[in-house]
Amino acid sequence: MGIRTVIAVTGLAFAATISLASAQEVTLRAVTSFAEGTQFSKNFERFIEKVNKDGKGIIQINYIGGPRAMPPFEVGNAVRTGVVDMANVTGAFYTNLMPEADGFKLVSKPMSEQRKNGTWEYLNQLHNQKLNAQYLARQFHNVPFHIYLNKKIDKMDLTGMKIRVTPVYRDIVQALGGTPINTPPGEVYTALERGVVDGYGWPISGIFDLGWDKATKFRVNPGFYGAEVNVLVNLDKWKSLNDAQRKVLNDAALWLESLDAENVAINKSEDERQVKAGIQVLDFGPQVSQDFLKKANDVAWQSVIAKSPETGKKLRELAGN
Ligand code: 173
Repeated sequence: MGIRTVIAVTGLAFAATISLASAQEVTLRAVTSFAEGTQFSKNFERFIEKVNKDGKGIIQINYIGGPRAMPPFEVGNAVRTGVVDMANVTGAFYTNLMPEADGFKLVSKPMSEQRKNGTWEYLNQLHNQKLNAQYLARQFHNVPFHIYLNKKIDKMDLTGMKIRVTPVYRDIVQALGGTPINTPPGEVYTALERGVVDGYGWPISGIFDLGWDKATKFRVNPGFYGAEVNVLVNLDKWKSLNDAQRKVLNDAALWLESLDAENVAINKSEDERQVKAGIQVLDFGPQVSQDFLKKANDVAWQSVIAKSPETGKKLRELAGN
C-alpha cells in the first residue's frame, strides 16, 4: 500500500467513527420563557448542565436562551410544532393552546406525590394531546404568588387600579375590582415606571432579577396559588429518542424536581430582602386573608371549569382543593 492509500483509508475509518458517534448522540434545542439567569430559569439551566454532563455521547442540550430569542407567549406553540425541542415554560403562557393550563396553579401538591397519585400521568396525557409535548418535569412547588402595588390600599380592594397580569392573576384581580392588563415579564418594569400599571402579580421570589424592587412600594399578603414552570419536550422528538437518551432526561427531571426542597429558604430570604429594600407588606389580618384565599380559589376554579368543563373537574379532583 502506498502512503496515499494508507492516509485515505485511515481518513475514511476516522470519518466513519465520527458519523457513528454523532448518530448516537442527539442534541436538543432548548428555550426558556423567562429571562436567562433569573429565578424561574435558573434551575432549568442547572438541569441543562446536568444533562450535558451525564449525557456525554448520548444526549446534549443546546441552550438557545430566553425571551430575547423567543417571546414567552409563543414558547408553547414552538414546542408543539417542533421549532424547538424543549422548553422551560409556565402553563400561564400557553393557555391559548390549553385553556385548562390556567388550573395548574391550583394543583399544588409536591411532585413526588403528583407522580404517585396519577396527576403526572393525567397532565402528561393532556400535554401529549393538546401540545404535542411530553410533560418532562414541573418545578416550584411551595412558591406562592402575590400582588405587588405602588398605591397603598387599606382593604382587599383594587377598584380603580390597573394591574399587570398573566392568566394566573386575571380572575382574582377582577374579583377585587381591578383592571387586569396582560403583560409579559419583560415589559413589567417599563409599565411600572410609566404608570401604565399600578401594580403586578408575581411570585414571592424573583422581583430583584429585573430591578422591579426599584419600582415597587407594597406587597399584599397573603400569597396565593402555587407557581409552576414546566419542562416540555416536543413529542415527536421524545418518541425518536432511545431508552438511554430518555433515561438521561428522566433522571435529570427527577433531580430537577428535587430542587424544590430549596424553595422555602429562598422565599424567606426574598421576603427579608424585600423588607430591606423598603417594600412595605400590607396585611389585613387572618379573617381577611382567609376570605381572600377562598375567593382566589373559587374564582380560579370557576374560570377553569367554565373554559374546560371536563378536564377542569378532573384537575380539581386531583388537586383536592
Ligand atoms: O407572572 C407571571 O409572568 C407568571 O404567570 C409566572 C408564572 C410562574 C412563575 C413566574 C411567573
